[in-house]
Amino acid sequence: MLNHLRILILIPLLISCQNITEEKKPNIILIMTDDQGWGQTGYYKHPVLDTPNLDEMAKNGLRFDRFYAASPVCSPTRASVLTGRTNDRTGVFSWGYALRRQEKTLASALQKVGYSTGHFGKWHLNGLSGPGVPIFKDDSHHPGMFGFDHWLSVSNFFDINPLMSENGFFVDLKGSSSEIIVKKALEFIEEKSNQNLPFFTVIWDGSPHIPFMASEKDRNKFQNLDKRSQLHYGELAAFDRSIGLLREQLRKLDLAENTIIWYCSDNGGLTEIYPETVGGLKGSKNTIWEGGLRVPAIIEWPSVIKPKITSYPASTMDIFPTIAEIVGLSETNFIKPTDGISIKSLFDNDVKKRHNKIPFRYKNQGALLDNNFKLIATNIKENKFELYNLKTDPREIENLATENTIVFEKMKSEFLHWNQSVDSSIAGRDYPERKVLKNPESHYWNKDNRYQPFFQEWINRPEYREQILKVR
Ligand SMILES: [Ca+2]
Repeated sequence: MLNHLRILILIPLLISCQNITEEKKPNIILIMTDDQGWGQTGYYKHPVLDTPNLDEMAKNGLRFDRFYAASPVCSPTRASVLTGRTNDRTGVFSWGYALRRQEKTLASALQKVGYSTGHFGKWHLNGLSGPGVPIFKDDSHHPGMFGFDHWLSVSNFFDINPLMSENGFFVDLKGSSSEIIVKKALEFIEEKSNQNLPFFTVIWDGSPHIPFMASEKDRNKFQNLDKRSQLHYGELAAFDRSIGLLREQLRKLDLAENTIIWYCSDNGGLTEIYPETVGGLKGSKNTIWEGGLRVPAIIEWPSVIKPKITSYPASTMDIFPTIAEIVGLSETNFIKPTDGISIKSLFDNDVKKRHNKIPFRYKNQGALLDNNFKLIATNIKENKFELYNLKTDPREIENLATENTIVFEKMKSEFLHWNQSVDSSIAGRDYPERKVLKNPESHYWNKDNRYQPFFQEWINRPEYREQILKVR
C-alpha cells in the first residue's frame, strides 16, 4: 500500500518537472514573404496598403528599421536563413539553385534537441525554377532532407488554389495561399502543442511575387490602381490577414507568450508597381542597393521582448546564430565560417552599434555594411567599389570613395579578404570532404522528366499552362 502511494505521489511530480523543462523551450515560427519591399507595410505609412496585423505585431515586438535580406533574390536568402551563411558559400548563387546537402541547417539542429519541425509554402532550394510545383517524395533536396519532419511545400512561388506536396503526396487546395499555409501550419502547431512538444515552424509565403492573383474582395481595396498593382497589393492584404489568423490562434491555444515569431521578406521590392514598393530607397529586387536588400522585419516574443523599434542593422544570416543562442545549440551545429551573429542581446538591451560587419555577395557584386557605412562592389572582378554613408545619404547618391579614402580602403580590403574566404567555401573547403559533392543543376521543371507525366493533367491549370506550352 505504502509503495503504491509513493508511486502515485511520484508520477505527478515527474510529469510536472518534465513540463517545466519543456515549457522553457520557446516555440519558433519563421515567416517570410516573397518580394515584399521595405516600404510595403502600414507601419511605414504606405499610401494605399493597410497592414493592421503586421502593425499590431510591430507594436508588440522588436521592429527592425534596418533589416537586410542576405541576397536581393529568393533562394539565396532562404539558404542564408537555414545556414547562417552568405548564399554563395552554400552553393545557392541565385534563384533556382539547390542548397548543398553538405550544409548544416537550423531545422536539423532544432530537430536534434527535440523540436518538431515543419515547413509550409515556398521551398526553392531543390534546384527547380518555374512556378511552384509539388515536390516529389524522392526528390534529393526536399525539405525533409534538411531537417523538416513535416512539409507542405512547393518548389517556388504559388498563388490562389495551389497544388502542393505534403511530405511527397500531392494535395490540391482551394483558397488564398497565404491562409492555406497558415491554417496548415496551425494544425501542425496544435498537434505538437497537444503532445507537449516544442515546434519550429517555417512559413514561407508565395506573396506578393508574380503572377499577381488576388480575390475580388482583396483586389477591390485598390480600385484606383492599375490592374497589376491592384492584384499585387491584394496579395499583400491576404498575407496580412493570414498574420492575424496566426496570432489570434496562438493566443487561443495559449501559446503566444512563449512563441517567437520572426517575420521578414526575402528580398527588396519590385519595379513597375504603383505606388512604389521600396519606401523611397534606391534600387529594387535584384540589386545590391538598399531597395534590393533592405526588408521589413519584426521579432515578436511577448514573454521576453518588450516592444521597441531599432535601427541596429541585422540580417537573415543572424537568424540561425540568434536561435542557437536562445535554445543553447552547440557550435558543432554549424558549418563554419558563419557570416551572421546572434543578436539576442538586442532583446533586453538598447544596442545601437553593431560590431560585426554584414557582408553580401551576389553575381559578381557585393556589399559590406558597417553601421552607417556601406561599401558597394558594383563589379568584384573589375575591382569597382563605391562608398556611401546611409545616415546622411540614405538614398545612396553620393559616392564617398575619394572623399573618405581611409574608410573606403579599409572596408575594401576587408571585403576582398572576406571574398577570398567565400571562394574557398564555394570550392568546398568548409566541408569534412574538402570538396563539393554532387548537387543538382539549376533547371526548369518543364524540362524535367519527372514532371512530364503530369503535363496532360496540369495543362489547364493557369499557373502551369504557359510553362507546359513552351515545351509542347
Ligand atoms: Ca523573392
